[in-house]
Amino acid sequence: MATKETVLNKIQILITNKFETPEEAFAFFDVDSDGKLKKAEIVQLLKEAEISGFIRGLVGSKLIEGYDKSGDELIDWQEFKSAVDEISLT
Ligand SMILES: [Ca+2]
Repeated sequence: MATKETVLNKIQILITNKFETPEEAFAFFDVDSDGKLKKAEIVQLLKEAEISGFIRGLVGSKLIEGYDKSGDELIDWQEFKSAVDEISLT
């Protein structure tokens, strides 16, 4: 089972390797450009971050649970940024 640290570390590697900025990563994965990442978009991000397909759905749910402060079950830019800020502190 991947720990939260492992997952966040892989997301950090993805953002660092493939994107210039977290903003660019967010825009890339916000496929429908509504300014929020829905679960399907987060799962795609996790796929790119090489999170195992067996746990991607669960990890996506956990990330939403942990970072969706507004309770709409979506990750908006502010929520994504707070996750990224947390990653860069670790
Ligand atoms: Ca979206």
